[in-house]
Amino acid sequence: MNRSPLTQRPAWKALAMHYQEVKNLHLRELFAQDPQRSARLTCEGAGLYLDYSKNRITDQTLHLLLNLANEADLEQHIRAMFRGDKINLTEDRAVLHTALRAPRDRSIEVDGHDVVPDIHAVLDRLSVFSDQVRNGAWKGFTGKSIRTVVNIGIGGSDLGPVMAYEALKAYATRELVFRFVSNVDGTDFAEATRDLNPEETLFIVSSKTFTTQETMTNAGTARAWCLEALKEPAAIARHFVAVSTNAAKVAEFGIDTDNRFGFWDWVGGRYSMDSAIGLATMIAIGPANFRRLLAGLYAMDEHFREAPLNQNLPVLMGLIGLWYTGFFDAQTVAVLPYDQYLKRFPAYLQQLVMESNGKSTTLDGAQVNYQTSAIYFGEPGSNGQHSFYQLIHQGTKLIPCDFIAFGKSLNPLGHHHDLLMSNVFAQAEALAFGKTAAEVKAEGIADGLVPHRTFEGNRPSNVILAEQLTPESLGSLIALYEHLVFTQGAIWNIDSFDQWGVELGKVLAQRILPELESATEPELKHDASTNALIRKYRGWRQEQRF
Ligand code: G6Q
Repeated sequence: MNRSPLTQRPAWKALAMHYQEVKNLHLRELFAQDPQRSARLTCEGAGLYLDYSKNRITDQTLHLLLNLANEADLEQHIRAMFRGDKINLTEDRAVLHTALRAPRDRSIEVDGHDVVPDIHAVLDRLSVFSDQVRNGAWKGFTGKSIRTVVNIGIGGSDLGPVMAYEALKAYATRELVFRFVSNVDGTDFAEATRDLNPEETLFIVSSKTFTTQETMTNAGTARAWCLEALKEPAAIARHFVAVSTNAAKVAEFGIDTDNRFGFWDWVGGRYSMDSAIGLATMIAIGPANFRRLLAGLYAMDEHFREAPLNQNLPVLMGLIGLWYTGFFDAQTVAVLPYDQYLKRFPAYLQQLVMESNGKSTTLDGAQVNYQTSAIYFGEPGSNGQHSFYQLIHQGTKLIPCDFIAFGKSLNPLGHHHDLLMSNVFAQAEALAFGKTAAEVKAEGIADGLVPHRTFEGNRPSNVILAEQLTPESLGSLIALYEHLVFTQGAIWNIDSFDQWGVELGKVLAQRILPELESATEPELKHDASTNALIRKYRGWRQEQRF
């Protein structure tokens, strides 16, 4: 694989020169000069339609970006991931979330072992269990059926399940209530359970490692909450199941190992929503719909693997994103789903993208001398329009946007959907083409207000459309971003699959906890600020009397 430093490669240097030539080109000119632009700069795959014509790119930009991908041996990287090579170098692991959605007749080997039958065996067990909970056959300790499912997990063991549950609510049973507890703040557990009946509640403890502080604390609190009502330790087996790779820790916690659903170390937390970590999703939408979700993910996997790079959605979006980060110094990307069901999608992407590519060390251990991951943020449209869009339209920063919308509403009410879609198209149009001072003046606006009412435009966006929000289209959308992240990580030459940056804070918290809780005044050896904060808290803690 190409290991010469990224910024010294011919395509990077050519892009740097090209940037100087095109940086002032306006989308107004690009569209005016080329009537075919919109038809040419669109792409379809796995049920998604991408219009990327409103980006600050020319055919030459695309050509050079594709050269950059080739110089980084992107196709070879893609093959290595799908093959199960240990591409997560710092953890010496394969990266095989794509195997989770491979059909039964596929064969994918990790260390000489075909993992596809294992994956389908777990899926089959999950399906049986989900059906039992859904149809009331799974009884709580006192013989009542389950009415509420509470997923306890954090990070990758929470954000995926909660996003998918919200996204696919239209497909979910309304007979069951779903709650998600993640934060170690006791408020999260207290509020999620305050109106629940322990006899009718099922906890899913979702933790790959089964050692995560927040999850184990919440799981312990849940066990105590359950036992306080049901008294008998035997009740735990009817009210707790675990999703984990760590069978020993699950048994130690007291969960019947028959009620453990496993997965594998080659599934990263933030890539695990379609593994057993998706149990809450499967109970909500049912096994058949869960398989439709897997089919959507698989369709995008196949597209990513097979489509030529210049017609490959994740590759195109990844390269265009890299163009803004690397050359326009854009710091962020706004993800703007025009669908209320996708309200947690930006939060999900925040982890997927930033935990994966928020790195500054290359795979060779060198410091990067270029920007890596953009900051992802967003809110569903049209809400965001009444909040932060002002800055995107008229602020001093360049914020590339991803608009996501669906042709057919799941809740067709009057002309709501036409209104929604008119807004998404209008926003992308306004950002790209703006409104000149001359246009503002022509409307008779007072001279003093003209600068305030002018829109510079030239603000780039992608528009991603699908016919309807379905399990399949959600799956395609998720895999689109997974592979966009992969594309960028491969070119930036970083490990997109580790997350060492979360470790230091965890270790320091472990040191601080006994200092907060000690009965005698501890000898504090932190910096002066941390020492003072600890003393301040200890003062309040003594007053509160636990
Ligand atoms: C994701 C991260 C992280 C992880 C959580 C929960 O890629 O690894 O967000 O998912 O820390 O970990 P457990 O599932 O082990 O509790």
